[in-house]
Amino acid sequence: MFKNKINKYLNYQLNLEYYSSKLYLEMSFWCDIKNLENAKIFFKNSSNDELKHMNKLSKFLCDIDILPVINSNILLNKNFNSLQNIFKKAYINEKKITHNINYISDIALKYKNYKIFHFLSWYILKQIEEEKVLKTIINNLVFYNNKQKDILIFDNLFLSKYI
Ligand code: OFO
Repeated sequence: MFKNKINKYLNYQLNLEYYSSKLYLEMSFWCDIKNLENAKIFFKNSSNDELKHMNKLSKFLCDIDILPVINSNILLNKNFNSLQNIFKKAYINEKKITHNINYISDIALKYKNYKIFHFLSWYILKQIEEEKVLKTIINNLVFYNNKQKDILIFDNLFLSKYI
């Protein structure tokens, strides 16, 4: 019972990290086309980070004899229409990841599996950091309207601090 449930949600987490990596890579392409140099780098770095999270998790799964299963048919929501829009989408995505990590942590604690809980604590702290950065960016973006000139200023002056 515990093994089936934990396998399912750890694998789901693995695929959320994989999905995030692809999503942020596509966001960086969108920023590239819009000439938002710092936003492009921000999302490219985020994409690489998510891949690292996925690899860290897959290594752990192998170490505890759970076979990682990657879902290669992941559909992305490519409906990007503004910088505000993609940062909000990234934030919503991170909230979803946090929710799943908390859920798995609950299961691990319920069954007294401290090995898994200890491993997940790294992800719990990482999520705090990432949500904070995205929330700060979104909160500052409200002072800029959607005109290309203003968004370029935001990209140059504000986002450069986060890459
Ligand atoms: Fe890996 O999802 Fe955020 O960090």
